Amino acid sequence: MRGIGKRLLAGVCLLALAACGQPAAERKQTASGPAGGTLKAVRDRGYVNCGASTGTVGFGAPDSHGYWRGLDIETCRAVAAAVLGDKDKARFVPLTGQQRLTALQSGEIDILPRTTTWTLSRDANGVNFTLPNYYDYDGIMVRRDRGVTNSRELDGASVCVQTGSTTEVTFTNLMASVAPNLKAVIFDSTQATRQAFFSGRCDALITDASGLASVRATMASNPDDFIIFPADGKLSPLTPAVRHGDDQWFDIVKWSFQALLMAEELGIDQANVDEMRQSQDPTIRRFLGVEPGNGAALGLDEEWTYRIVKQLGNYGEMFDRNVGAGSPLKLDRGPNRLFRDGGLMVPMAFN
Ligand SMILES: N[C@@H](CCC(=O)N[C@@H](CS)C(=O)NCC(=O)O)C(=O)O
Repeated sequence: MRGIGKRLLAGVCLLALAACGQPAAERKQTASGPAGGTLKAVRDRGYVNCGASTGTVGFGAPDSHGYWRGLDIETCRAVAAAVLGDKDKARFVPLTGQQRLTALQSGEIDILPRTTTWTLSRDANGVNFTLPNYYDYDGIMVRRDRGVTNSRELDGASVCVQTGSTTEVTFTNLMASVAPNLKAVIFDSTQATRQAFFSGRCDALITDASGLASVRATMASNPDDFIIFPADGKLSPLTPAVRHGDDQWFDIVKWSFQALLMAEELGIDQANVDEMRQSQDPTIRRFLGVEPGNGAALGLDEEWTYRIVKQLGNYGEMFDRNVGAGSPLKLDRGPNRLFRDGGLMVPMAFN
Protein backbone atom coordinates (compact mmCIF):
# COMPACT_ATOMS: atom_id res chain seq x y z
CA MET A 1 0.00 0.00 0.00
CA ARG A 2 1.33 3.43 -0.79
CA GLY A 3 -0.21 6.86 -0.86
CA ILE A 4 1.10 9.06 -3.61
CA GLY A 5 1.44 12.78 -3.87
CA LYS A 6 0.29 14.81 -6.78
CA ARG A 7 3.82 15.35 -8.14
CA LEU A 8 4.28 11.63 -8.57
CA LEU A 9 0.98 11.07 -10.23
CA ALA A 10 2.03 11.56 -13.82
CA GLY A 11 4.57 8.79 -13.52
CA VAL A 12 2.27 6.52 -11.61
CA CYS A 13 -0.45 6.97 -14.16
CA LEU A 14 1.87 5.99 -16.97
CA LEU A 15 2.81 2.89 -15.02
CA ALA A 16 -0.86 2.28 -14.42
CA LEU A 17 -1.63 2.46 -18.11
CA ALA A 18 1.09 -0.05 -18.81
CA ALA A 19 -0.25 -2.35 -16.12
CA CYS A 20 -3.87 -2.34 -17.14
CA GLY A 21 -3.54 -2.01 -20.84
CA GLN A 22 -0.79 -4.44 -21.53
CA PRO A 23 1.17 -5.64 -18.53
CA ALA A 24 4.78 -6.50 -19.31
CA ALA A 25 4.31 -10.06 -18.08
CA GLU A 26 1.43 -10.53 -20.47
CA ARG A 27 3.03 -8.83 -23.42
CA LYS A 28 5.75 -11.42 -23.82
CA GLN A 29 3.43 -14.38 -23.32
CA THR A 30 2.28 -16.44 -26.23
CA ALA A 31 -0.79 -18.59 -25.76
CA SER A 32 0.12 -22.15 -24.84
CA GLY A 33 -2.91 -24.38 -25.03
CA PRO A 34 -2.84 -28.14 -24.48
CA ALA A 35 -1.85 -30.38 -27.42
CA GLY A 36 -4.99 -31.84 -28.99
CA GLY A 37 -7.05 -28.83 -28.00
CA THR A 38 -8.79 -27.59 -24.88
CA LEU A 39 -11.95 -29.67 -25.38
CA LYS A 40 -9.97 -32.92 -25.34
CA ALA A 41 -7.88 -31.77 -22.38
CA VAL A 42 -11.00 -30.86 -20.40
CA ARG A 43 -12.65 -34.19 -21.21
CA ASP A 44 -9.52 -36.14 -20.26
CA ARG A 45 -9.17 -34.16 -17.02
CA GLY A 46 -12.87 -34.45 -16.17
CA TYR A 47 -13.39 -30.83 -15.13
CA VAL A 48 -13.11 -27.30 -16.46
CA ASN A 49 -10.60 -24.95 -14.86
CA CYS A 50 -12.18 -21.54 -14.41
CA GLY A 51 -10.48 -18.32 -13.36
CA ALA A 52 -12.39 -16.71 -10.51
CA SER A 53 -12.19 -13.49 -8.58
CA THR A 54 -10.78 -13.41 -5.09
CA GLY A 55 -14.26 -12.89 -3.69
CA THR A 56 -17.01 -10.66 -5.05
CA VAL A 57 -20.40 -11.84 -3.82
CA GLY A 58 -22.87 -12.05 -6.72
CA PHE A 59 -20.17 -12.50 -9.37
CA GLY A 60 -17.80 -15.03 -7.87
CA ALA A 61 -17.23 -16.10 -4.27
CA PRO A 62 -17.40 -19.32 -2.27
CA ASP A 63 -20.40 -19.60 0.09
CA SER A 64 -20.13 -20.71 3.74
CA HIS A 65 -19.78 -24.34 2.54
CA GLY A 66 -17.00 -23.48 0.11
CA TYR A 67 -19.29 -23.85 -2.93
CA TRP A 68 -18.54 -21.21 -5.56
CA ARG A 69 -21.49 -19.03 -6.53
CA GLY A 70 -22.11 -16.05 -8.79
CA LEU A 71 -22.87 -14.91 -12.30
CA ASP A 72 -19.30 -15.46 -13.50
CA ILE A 73 -19.16 -18.81 -11.74
CA GLU A 74 -22.35 -19.97 -13.44
CA THR A 75 -21.06 -18.76 -16.79
CA CYS A 76 -18.29 -21.31 -16.33
CA ARG A 77 -20.64 -23.95 -14.92
CA ALA A 78 -22.71 -23.67 -18.12
CA VAL A 79 -19.64 -24.79 -20.09
CA ALA A 80 -19.11 -27.70 -17.70
CA ALA A 81 -22.77 -28.73 -18.17
CA ALA A 82 -22.42 -28.50 -21.96
CA VAL A 83 -19.10 -30.31 -22.27
CA LEU A 84 -19.03 -32.72 -19.32
CA GLY A 85 -22.73 -33.10 -18.55
CA ASP A 86 -22.50 -31.64 -15.05
CA LYS A 87 -22.31 -28.02 -13.92
CA ASP A 88 -20.29 -29.11 -10.91
CA LYS A 89 -17.45 -30.50 -13.00
CA ALA A 90 -15.76 -27.13 -12.73
CA ARG A 91 -12.95 -25.94 -10.47
CA PHE A 92 -12.31 -22.35 -9.58
CA VAL A 93 -8.91 -20.70 -9.26
CA PRO A 94 -9.02 -17.35 -7.40
CA LEU A 95 -6.92 -14.82 -9.32
CA THR A 96 -5.95 -11.23 -8.68
CA GLY A 97 -6.34 -8.59 -11.35
CA GLN A 98 -2.63 -8.92 -12.18
CA GLN A 99 -2.65 -12.72 -12.43
CA ARG A 100 -5.80 -13.39 -14.40
CA LEU A 101 -4.70 -12.98 -18.03
CA THR A 102 -1.36 -14.70 -17.52
CA ALA A 103 -3.15 -17.67 -15.93
CA LEU A 104 -5.26 -18.01 -19.04
CA GLN A 105 -2.38 -17.67 -21.47
CA SER A 106 -0.20 -20.15 -19.62
CA GLY A 107 -2.91 -22.84 -19.62
CA GLU A 108 -3.54 -22.79 -15.86
CA ILE A 109 -7.21 -22.09 -16.57
CA ASP A 110 -9.44 -22.89 -19.58
CA ILE A 111 -11.77 -19.91 -19.24
CA LEU A 112 -11.53 -16.53 -17.58
CA PRO A 113 -15.05 -15.42 -16.65
CA ARG A 114 -13.96 -12.92 -13.99
CA THR A 115 -15.24 -9.34 -14.10
CA THR A 116 -12.82 -8.65 -16.94
CA THR A 117 -13.45 -5.72 -19.24
CA TRP A 118 -13.00 -6.33 -22.96
CA THR A 119 -10.23 -4.01 -24.19
CA LEU A 120 -8.11 -3.90 -27.33
CA SER A 121 -4.75 -4.41 -25.65
CA ARG A 122 -5.97 -7.49 -23.80
CA ASP A 123 -7.71 -8.89 -26.88
CA ALA A 124 -4.63 -8.41 -29.04
CA ASN A 125 -2.31 -10.01 -26.52
CA GLY A 126 -3.06 -13.67 -26.34
CA VAL A 127 -6.73 -13.91 -25.46
CA ASN A 128 -10.05 -13.97 -27.28
CA PHE A 129 -13.05 -12.35 -25.65
CA THR A 130 -16.26 -14.33 -26.19
CA LEU A 131 -19.37 -12.15 -25.61
CA PRO A 132 -20.17 -9.91 -22.63
CA ASN A 133 -21.95 -11.70 -19.79
CA TYR A 134 -22.54 -8.42 -17.93
CA TYR A 135 -22.58 -4.83 -19.22
CA ASP A 136 -21.06 -2.76 -16.44
CA TYR A 137 -19.67 0.75 -15.96
CA ASP A 138 -16.92 2.16 -13.81
CA GLY A 139 -18.33 3.56 -10.62
CA ILE A 140 -17.21 5.62 -7.65
CA MET A 141 -18.49 5.00 -4.12
CA VAL A 142 -18.40 7.66 -1.40
CA ARG A 143 -20.05 8.13 1.95
CA ARG A 144 -23.43 9.76 1.40
CA ASP A 145 -22.71 12.45 4.00
CA ARG A 146 -19.88 13.86 1.86
CA GLY A 147 -22.59 15.33 -0.36
CA VAL A 148 -20.67 14.47 -3.55
CA THR A 149 -22.74 13.11 -6.43
CA ASN A 150 -20.43 13.21 -9.48
CA SER A 151 -16.76 12.97 -10.50
CA ARG A 152 -16.29 16.72 -10.91
CA GLU A 153 -17.39 17.39 -7.33
CA LEU A 154 -14.97 14.73 -6.14
CA ASP A 155 -11.91 16.76 -7.19
CA GLY A 156 -9.29 16.99 -4.43
CA ALA A 157 -10.38 13.71 -2.83
CA SER A 158 -8.24 10.63 -2.27
CA VAL A 159 -9.38 7.52 -4.14
CA CYS A 160 -8.58 3.86 -3.42
CA VAL A 161 -7.53 2.24 -6.72
CA GLN A 162 -6.55 -1.35 -7.50
CA THR A 163 -3.64 -2.24 -9.77
CA GLY A 164 -4.06 -4.54 -12.77
CA SER A 165 -7.50 -3.19 -13.56
CA THR A 166 -8.95 -0.95 -16.25
CA THR A 167 -10.11 1.27 -13.41
CA GLU A 168 -6.58 2.68 -13.28
CA VAL A 169 -7.04 4.01 -16.82
CA THR A 170 -10.42 5.48 -15.91
CA PHE A 171 -8.85 7.19 -12.90
CA THR A 172 -6.09 8.66 -15.08
CA ASN A 173 -8.66 9.89 -17.60
CA LEU A 174 -10.69 11.55 -14.84
CA MET A 175 -7.62 13.47 -13.73
CA ALA A 176 -6.94 14.57 -17.28
CA SER A 177 -10.52 15.71 -17.82
CA VAL A 178 -12.70 16.78 -14.90
CA ALA A 179 -10.83 16.25 -11.61
CA PRO A 180 -7.11 17.16 -11.87
CA ASN A 181 -6.52 17.14 -8.11
CA LEU A 182 -7.59 13.59 -7.33
CA LYS A 183 -5.11 11.61 -5.27
CA ALA A 184 -4.65 7.88 -5.88
CA VAL A 185 -3.99 5.44 -3.05
CA ILE A 186 -2.97 2.26 -4.81
CA PHE A 187 -3.32 -1.37 -3.68
CA ASP A 188 -2.46 -4.71 -5.24
CA SER A 189 -5.37 -6.74 -3.91
CA THR A 190 -9.10 -6.30 -4.08
CA GLN A 191 -9.64 -7.01 -0.40
CA ALA A 192 -6.96 -4.52 0.71
CA THR A 193 -8.47 -1.84 -1.54
CA ARG A 194 -11.94 -2.36 -0.11
CA GLN A 195 -10.79 -2.51 3.50
CA ALA A 196 -8.78 0.68 3.06
CA PHE A 197 -11.87 2.49 1.85
CA PHE A 198 -14.09 1.29 4.70
CA SER A 199 -11.44 2.13 7.28
CA GLY A 200 -11.39 5.71 6.02
CA ARG A 201 -7.99 5.54 4.30
CA CYS A 202 -9.50 7.12 1.17
CA ASP A 203 -12.52 9.33 0.50
CA ALA A 204 -13.69 7.24 -2.44
CA LEU A 205 -13.42 3.78 -3.97
CA ILE A 206 -13.28 3.36 -7.74
CA THR A 207 -13.97 0.06 -9.56
CA ASP A 208 -16.70 -1.72 -11.54
CA ALA A 209 -20.09 -0.42 -10.37
CA SER A 210 -21.20 -4.05 -10.01
CA GLY A 211 -18.27 -4.71 -7.66
CA LEU A 212 -19.16 -1.60 -5.69
CA ALA A 213 -22.77 -2.78 -5.32
CA SER A 214 -21.48 -6.11 -4.09
CA VAL A 215 -19.09 -4.54 -1.62
CA ARG A 216 -21.73 -2.13 -0.34
CA ALA A 217 -24.23 -4.96 0.18
CA THR A 218 -21.77 -7.24 1.95
CA MET A 219 -19.17 -5.06 3.71
CA ALA A 220 -20.91 -1.85 4.76
CA SER A 221 -22.48 -1.88 8.22
CA ASN A 222 -25.21 0.35 6.80
CA PRO A 223 -25.36 0.22 2.96
CA ASP A 224 -27.55 3.34 2.88
CA ASP A 225 -24.60 5.36 4.18
CA PHE A 226 -22.90 5.00 0.76
CA ILE A 227 -23.75 6.18 -2.72
CA ILE A 228 -22.39 4.97 -6.08
CA PHE A 229 -22.20 7.19 -9.15
CA PRO A 230 -20.74 6.61 -12.64
CA ALA A 231 -17.09 7.62 -13.02
CA ASP A 232 -17.35 8.64 -16.65
CA GLY A 233 -20.59 7.39 -18.19
CA LYS A 234 -18.91 4.77 -20.41
CA LEU A 235 -19.98 1.13 -20.61
CA SER A 236 -17.53 -1.54 -19.49
CA PRO A 237 -18.55 -4.93 -20.93
CA LEU A 238 -17.37 -7.70 -18.61
CA THR A 239 -16.55 -10.55 -20.95
CA PRO A 240 -15.36 -14.14 -20.47
CA ALA A 241 -12.15 -14.86 -22.34
CA VAL A 242 -10.31 -17.91 -23.70
CA ARG A 243 -6.76 -18.38 -25.02
CA HIS A 244 -5.80 -17.52 -28.57
CA GLY A 245 -5.38 -20.47 -30.89
CA ASP A 246 -8.31 -22.80 -30.14
CA ASP A 247 -11.31 -21.84 -32.24
CA GLN A 248 -13.40 -24.84 -31.24
CA TRP A 249 -13.10 -24.03 -27.53
CA PHE A 250 -13.75 -20.35 -28.30
CA ASP A 251 -17.00 -21.37 -30.04
CA ILE A 252 -18.09 -23.72 -27.25
CA VAL A 253 -17.63 -21.07 -24.55
CA LYS A 254 -19.33 -18.41 -26.67
CA TRP A 255 -22.35 -20.58 -27.49
CA SER A 256 -22.74 -21.96 -23.97
CA PHE A 257 -23.42 -18.39 -22.87
CA GLN A 258 -25.59 -17.76 -25.94
CA ALA A 259 -27.70 -20.76 -24.92
CA LEU A 260 -28.61 -18.98 -21.67
CA LEU A 261 -29.75 -15.92 -23.62
CA MET A 262 -31.65 -17.90 -26.26
CA ALA A 263 -33.46 -19.92 -23.60
CA GLU A 264 -34.74 -16.67 -22.09
CA GLU A 265 -35.71 -15.36 -25.53
CA LEU A 266 -37.69 -18.54 -26.24
CA GLY A 267 -39.39 -18.61 -22.82
CA ILE A 268 -37.55 -21.76 -21.77
CA ASP A 269 -36.59 -21.98 -18.10
CA GLN A 270 -35.39 -24.51 -15.58
CA ALA A 271 -38.96 -25.48 -14.64
CA ASN A 272 -40.39 -25.96 -18.13
CA VAL A 273 -37.43 -27.24 -20.15
CA ASP A 274 -38.60 -30.87 -20.08
CA GLU A 275 -42.04 -29.89 -21.32
CA MET A 276 -40.46 -27.66 -23.98
CA ARG A 277 -38.76 -30.69 -25.48
CA GLN A 278 -42.22 -31.77 -26.64
CA SER A 279 -42.79 -28.43 -28.43
CA GLN A 280 -43.58 -28.51 -32.16
CA ASP A 281 -41.98 -25.08 -32.67
CA PRO A 282 -39.04 -25.72 -35.02
CA THR A 283 -36.88 -23.02 -33.39
CA ILE A 284 -37.35 -24.56 -29.94
CA ARG A 285 -36.81 -28.08 -31.28
CA ARG A 286 -33.56 -27.07 -32.94
CA PHE A 287 -32.41 -25.13 -29.89
CA LEU A 288 -33.01 -28.04 -27.51
CA GLY A 289 -31.42 -30.56 -29.87
CA VAL A 290 -34.65 -32.44 -30.56
CA GLU A 291 -33.76 -31.64 -34.16
CA PRO A 292 -30.07 -32.54 -34.20
CA GLY A 293 -27.18 -30.62 -35.70
CA ASN A 294 -26.01 -27.84 -33.38
CA GLY A 295 -24.28 -30.19 -30.97
CA ALA A 296 -22.41 -32.00 -33.73
CA ALA A 297 -21.32 -28.65 -35.21
CA LEU A 298 -19.55 -27.80 -31.94
CA GLY A 299 -18.18 -31.29 -31.27
CA LEU A 300 -20.73 -31.91 -28.49
CA ASP A 301 -23.75 -34.19 -28.07
CA GLU A 302 -27.22 -32.87 -28.92
CA GLU A 303 -28.41 -32.38 -25.34
CA TRP A 304 -25.88 -29.71 -24.36
CA THR A 305 -28.36 -26.80 -24.38
CA TYR A 306 -30.97 -28.88 -22.57
CA ARG A 307 -28.46 -29.61 -19.80
CA ILE A 308 -27.46 -25.97 -19.46
CA VAL A 309 -31.06 -24.86 -18.96
CA LYS A 310 -32.03 -27.87 -16.82
CA GLN A 311 -29.09 -27.32 -14.48
CA LEU A 312 -28.80 -23.52 -14.46
CA GLY A 313 -31.95 -22.02 -15.95
CA ASN A 314 -31.84 -19.17 -18.48
CA TYR A 315 -29.89 -15.91 -18.29
CA GLY A 316 -32.80 -14.06 -16.63
CA GLU A 317 -32.99 -16.65 -13.86
CA MET A 318 -29.23 -16.63 -13.44
CA PHE A 319 -29.13 -12.82 -13.28
CA ASP A 320 -31.96 -12.66 -10.75
CA ARG A 321 -30.61 -15.16 -8.26
CA ASN A 322 -27.01 -13.93 -8.36
CA VAL A 323 -27.12 -10.17 -8.75
CA GLY A 324 -30.74 -9.12 -9.35
CA ALA A 325 -33.95 -8.97 -7.34
CA GLY A 326 -33.38 -12.37 -5.73
CA SER A 327 -29.93 -11.43 -4.43
CA PRO A 328 -28.54 -9.03 -1.81
CA LEU A 329 -27.14 -6.84 -4.62
CA LYS A 330 -30.58 -6.06 -6.13
CA LEU A 331 -29.01 -4.76 -9.34
CA ASP A 332 -31.36 -3.55 -12.05
CA ARG A 333 -31.24 -5.56 -15.30
CA GLY A 334 -30.55 -2.27 -17.18
CA PRO A 335 -28.47 -2.90 -20.32
CA ASN A 336 -28.34 -6.59 -19.40
CA ARG A 337 -31.93 -7.05 -20.53
CA LEU A 338 -32.48 -8.93 -23.77
CA PHE A 339 -32.44 -6.75 -26.88
CA ARG A 340 -36.21 -7.30 -27.31
CA ASP A 341 -36.71 -5.78 -23.85
CA GLY A 342 -34.54 -2.74 -24.57
CA GLY A 343 -31.18 -4.16 -23.46
CA LEU A 344 -27.92 -5.09 -25.16
CA MET A 345 -28.08 -8.88 -24.77
CA VAL A 346 -28.58 -10.28 -28.27
CA PRO A 347 -29.42 -13.99 -28.59
CA MET A 348 -27.79 -15.23 -31.81
CA ALA A 349 -29.57 -17.74 -34.03
CA PHE A 350 -29.17 -21.42 -33.22
CA ASN A 351 -29.27 -22.55 -36.83
N1 LIG B 1 -13.41 -4.71 -14.97
C1 LIG B 1 -12.13 -4.19 -14.55
C2 LIG B 1 -11.90 -4.36 -13.09
C3 LIG B 1 -12.11 -5.75 -12.69
C4 LIG B 1 -11.52 -6.10 -11.38
O1 LIG B 1 -10.74 -7.04 -11.33
N2 LIG B 1 -11.83 -5.39 -10.33
C5 LIG B 1 -11.39 -5.85 -9.07
C6 LIG B 1 -11.36 -4.72 -8.14
S1 LIG B 1 -12.78 -4.49 -7.19
C7 LIG B 1 -12.32 -6.93 -8.69
O2 LIG B 1 -13.47 -6.86 -8.99
N3 LIG B 1 -11.84 -7.96 -8.12
C8 LIG B 1 -12.73 -9.03 -7.79
C9 LIG B 1 -12.13 -9.92 -6.79
O3 LIG B 1 -10.90 -10.06 -6.73
O4 LIG B 1 -12.95 -10.54 -6.12
C10 LIG B 1 -11.00 -4.86 -15.32
O5 LIG B 1 -11.28 -5.72 -16.15
O6 LIG B 1 -9.86 -4.51 -15.12
